Amino acid sequence: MKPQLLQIAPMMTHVEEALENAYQVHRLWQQDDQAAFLGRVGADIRGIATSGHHGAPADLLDALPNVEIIASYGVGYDAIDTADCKARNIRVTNTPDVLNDAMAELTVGMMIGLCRRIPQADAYVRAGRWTGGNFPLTGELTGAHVGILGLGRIGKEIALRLQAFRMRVSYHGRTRQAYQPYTYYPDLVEMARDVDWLVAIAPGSPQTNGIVSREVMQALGPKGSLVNMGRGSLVDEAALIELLQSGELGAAALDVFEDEPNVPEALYALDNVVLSPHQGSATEKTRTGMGDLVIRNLAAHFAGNPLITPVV
Ligand code: A2R
Repeated sequence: MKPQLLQIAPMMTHVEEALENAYQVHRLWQQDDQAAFLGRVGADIRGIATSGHHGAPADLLDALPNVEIIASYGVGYDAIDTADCKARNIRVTNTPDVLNDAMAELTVGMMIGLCRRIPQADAYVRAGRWTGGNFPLTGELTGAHVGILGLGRIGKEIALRLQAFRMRVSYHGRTRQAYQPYTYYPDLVEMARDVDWLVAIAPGSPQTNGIVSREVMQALGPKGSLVNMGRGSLVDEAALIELLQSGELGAAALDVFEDEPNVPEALYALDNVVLSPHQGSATEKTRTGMGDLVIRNLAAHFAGNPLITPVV
């Protein structure tokens, strides 16, 4: 008999097909009465396939007493209480590394888009305004100083690409990393004061909640730009909007938000922001690689083999 698997939200077709082949799949989002459904099949479920966004809330796990593994599609697992999973003897996997290139690529794209004003320039041409005069001059990345909050797997790929733009790279994290050619700042406010760009690519966690505080953004200042590619929870969003409106913070490029997919409308009105709907890893190639990792982690678990990318 195939193990029974609970799928929390839709996934790419190739992932759903592979899951269908290997498991008896129950699709939670398709159930009209989820509580009644979980009451019926909850005790039979041995695995969960979820996303970094949906996670696996404690009340769901309460209804699945025999679940053994949660395979999450995404590198960030802040929507899963890993300590609770450990206590319940549930393994957790994520999809690291396969998305580093796509994440770094969009980060650089957002930075260029923001400082060269690509969205505004595009709108300028489409509106037929070029014949009336040239588009205003813009800023430039080359030679500027960037501070990376979270020099991890993705942060290092971002740093490499920004070096190709001859940018000076610094970083902040809890610890100085040996053998990195970048300047380490133990204090985030100090780094924000010194840099032109602050790129946030740390995980969401109770410790990083609001780490890009009003004070950090004020230190970044009227000429500084914030780029958030990690999690909306990293940034004090209300303060961000106020500071962008008042000009105390220069500009922002945002791929992630506090309450996705709801974006504060105040941001729509601002000319000094570039917005993206959480697209960091959203390429065919990368999402395929992430889906493969979900499939392979589940397969390894049910075959009794070591997990490919375990979190706990
Ligand atoms: O603090 P360190 O030295 O362990 O550096 C990690 C940093 N980090 C933090 N920095 C400051 N304060 C904290 N409380 C804190 N916690 C973690 O974030 C490390 O350099 C970086 C995370 O790197 P990785 O674990 O390799 O994650 P990866 O694959 O780069 O992804 C980062 C995040 C995901 O969690 C998603 O939220 C997003 O990017 O897609």
